[in-house]
Amino acid sequence: MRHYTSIKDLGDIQAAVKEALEIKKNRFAYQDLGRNKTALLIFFNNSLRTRLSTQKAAMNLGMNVIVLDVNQGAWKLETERGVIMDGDKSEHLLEAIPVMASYCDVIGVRSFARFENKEDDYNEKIINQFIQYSGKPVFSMEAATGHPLQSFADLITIEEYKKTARPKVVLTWAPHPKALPQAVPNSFAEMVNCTDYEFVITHPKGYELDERFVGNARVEYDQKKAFEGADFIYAKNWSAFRDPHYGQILSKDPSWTVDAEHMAWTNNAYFMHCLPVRRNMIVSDDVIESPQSLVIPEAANREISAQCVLKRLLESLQNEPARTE
Ligand code: AN0
Ligand code: CP
Repeated sequence: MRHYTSIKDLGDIQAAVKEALEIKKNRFAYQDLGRNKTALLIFFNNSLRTRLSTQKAAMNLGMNVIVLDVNQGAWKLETERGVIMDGDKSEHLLEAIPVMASYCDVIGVRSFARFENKEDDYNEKIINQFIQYSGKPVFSMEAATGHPLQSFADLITIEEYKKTARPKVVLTWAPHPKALPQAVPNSFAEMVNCTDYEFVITHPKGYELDERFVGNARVEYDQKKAFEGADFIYAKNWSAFRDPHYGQILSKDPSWTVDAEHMAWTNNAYFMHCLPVRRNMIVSDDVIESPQSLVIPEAANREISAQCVLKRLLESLQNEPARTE
């Protein structure tokens, strides 16, 4: 695997889950694989879990890690070509990428949707420039349209907790005060579409996701109907995808907040969320604190998904001719 920008890059996902669960049993088994290799983690946006779990995963593999918060201490980066750079941006991404790449062996990038131009976001303009100009394996730590390290961790978690071979999994929209990207629900849907789980997506009208990610899911606008018989509830807010409302908030309807009454509609479902979560907007205190809440083991599995991805990227480097310089 040369790059990781979608769960599909893993190929056979059941094999990937098996590999991840082996790693979880003995996370220090591949310490030699990363020796004298450096991971550079570049953040254009905030992070708690991705930052820590990916560093830990790299360290488990014996790697060195450099973390750069672009907006704290680095030069402000221009990302558009052809711009006369007479504003507040001191450096262009087209120089910064090869420079950063010269100090490392693999590159992780977090760069959220900017909501300035839907085409740029959905063409993954930023992370694709890293792929094009770095010459190094690149992995997404949440890009504009996807968060595949999260969805891989979500898959591992569902596989660990499911009680039936084909659980009913429900992705539900929930209210939030700020406009958030569609990356997490897109990747979650893409992942579930690679399984044979029963899959329902529920949201208010106007919040339809890109059909390429919705795939074979059943879209149900009645949240109660969607929740009936569910084994897993995956809550997330996202902003509108469809034109002319791309990136906008269309509803803050509190009746969509997942509380105990909502969970009572389900088959004693587990509750999942990628975190960070706003309590009593997305989910009530009692639901997130209940024994059915998987948010902490789900976050812990981010170390495992990141380690499995880094392991595969390092293995792809081993197959390359040795560098002589
Ligand atoms: C981000 C999002 O919704 O994409 C990151 C989630 C992992 N969340 C926020 O910005 C609150
Ligand atoms: N779930 C997740 O990616 O969290 P962070 O934004 O804290 O990294």
